[in-house]
Amino acid sequence: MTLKALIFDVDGTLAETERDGHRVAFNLAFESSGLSWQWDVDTYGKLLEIGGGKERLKYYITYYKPDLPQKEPLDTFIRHLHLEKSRYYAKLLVSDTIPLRIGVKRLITEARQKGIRLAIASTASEENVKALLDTSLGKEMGQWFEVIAAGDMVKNKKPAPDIYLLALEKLNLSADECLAIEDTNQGLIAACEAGLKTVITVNDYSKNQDFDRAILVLNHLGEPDLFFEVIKGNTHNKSYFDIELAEKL
Ligand code: XBP
Repeated sequence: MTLKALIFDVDGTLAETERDGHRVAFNLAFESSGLSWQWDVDTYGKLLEIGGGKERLKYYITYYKPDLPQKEPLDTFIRHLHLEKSRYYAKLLVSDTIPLRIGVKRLITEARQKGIRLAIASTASEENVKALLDTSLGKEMGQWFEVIAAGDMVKNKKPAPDIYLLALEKLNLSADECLAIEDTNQGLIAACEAGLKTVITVNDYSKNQDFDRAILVLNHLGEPDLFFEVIKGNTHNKSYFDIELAEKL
């Protein structure tokens, strides 16, 4: 089957947004809300097992702060706190743009030139995904992603396949016409369960996870002058990830 679309995860795959973006924004929101909570890099790594900012907050309060005084229903409190966090995240992206990971811009540009369609499948909220696309890629390139499947558009977040199934539905393509690009085991499970072949580019948070089901595992997508390291899979004599390699997978 011919490759027709690439479906990208966002956080950790397009850019290293988790440690330096979302985590920092959560901490700023805690501070401005009068909460003395601080998510350090290691704690945040553990909390990343819970996908979705609102879900992560709920898990943290339930298991780490069960005695938090409740002035309003927990879900309302979380919604407000998450809104505050999203405001900080958007501000942070503008003031201190988080760069795209190695090879991302090149691959997106090549896909666009060759008529390979582009889509997003992310657990993060739609507004936070768009904020990153606008600031890291710019408004024009951000529009190249014709499908954005994100956040609360589905009931069950990754590792459930729902967000990938939604992206496929919006693209009107079958799984064997697309390739997913992810950075975590949860994302890999979600994509595989939706029937997609998946390439992983690991990062510091995910590098020790189980990527058995991935077709290819790399340290990053690479560039013509900065080759990737292969952790698992057949790169067909390529030293950076391009559309030719994507088509061979
Ligand atoms: C992303 C997430 C999100 C972000 C926070 O996962 O888990 O929760 O950390 O974003 P993935 P929001 O990259 O696997 O899709 O606060 O917008 O939810």
